[in-house]
Amino acid sequence: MGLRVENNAGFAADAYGRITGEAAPLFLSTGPGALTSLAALQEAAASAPVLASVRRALPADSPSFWDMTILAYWAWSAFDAKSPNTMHSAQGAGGLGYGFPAALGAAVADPTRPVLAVSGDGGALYSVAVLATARQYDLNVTWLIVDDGGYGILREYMTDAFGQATATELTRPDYVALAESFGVPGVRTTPETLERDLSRALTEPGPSVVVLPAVLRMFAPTHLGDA
Ligand SMILES: Cc1ncc(C[n+]2csc(CCOP(=O)(O)OP(=O)(O)O)c2C)c(N)n1
Ligand SMILES: [Mg+2]
Repeated sequence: MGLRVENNAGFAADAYGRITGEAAPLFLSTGPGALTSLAALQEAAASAPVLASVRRALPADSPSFWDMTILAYWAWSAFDAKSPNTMHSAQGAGGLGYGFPAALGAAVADPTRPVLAVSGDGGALYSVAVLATARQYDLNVTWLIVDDGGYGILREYMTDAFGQATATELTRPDYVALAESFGVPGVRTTPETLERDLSRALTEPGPSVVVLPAVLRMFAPTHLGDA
């Protein structure tokens, strides 16, 4: 297959468009270091429908806060923010645990719109205590946790580079049960039911947690230069 996709953000945007049939805000560009396998494209692109479900579930004027997790890396390249100043992430400093507390701040600042935070299972452990704050002040914030069993991005990069990963698998709580222990409703979802469950959680007033057990894949890195 003579497909040629550059190893950069255009790849994510193109994959998103191919899988979802919806235009992503970035478009395919050609260049060196291209990914030439359609199979590789399709495998990585399995993350695109998940991102599309999040977009459809989130009202266009609602703020979203993205922690350091694979779905967020897709979002950086392919999420249509729709309204100015609604998409926030830890890109740059890259501190794990930023997403959920930051979303609480937005929910305090403007209680009229539901707020979304997106974390991985690893990053979620950095800010679980804030569930108490969300409950205590009845904040209108929904926390989507993508649970892939550990530090997924590190697992993927190590496996790609060395053929195996080390210290990436995590002992972690049942995040639905954890949320409920704080009095925050929690639901376990699937890629197929994500849009419905997330939409419901965002519509219900007060805090909620949606847990998506899924192993998402990263698209190729952008910063390594030509091979
Ligand atoms: C405070 C802090 N500690 C460590 C890191 C390094 N780090 C970046 S991403 C990552 C893995 C995060 O795992 P998870 O939240 O489960 O997301 P996933 O990669 O599995 O999607 C780690 C440990 C960091 N960015 N910030
Ligand atoms: Mg993870």
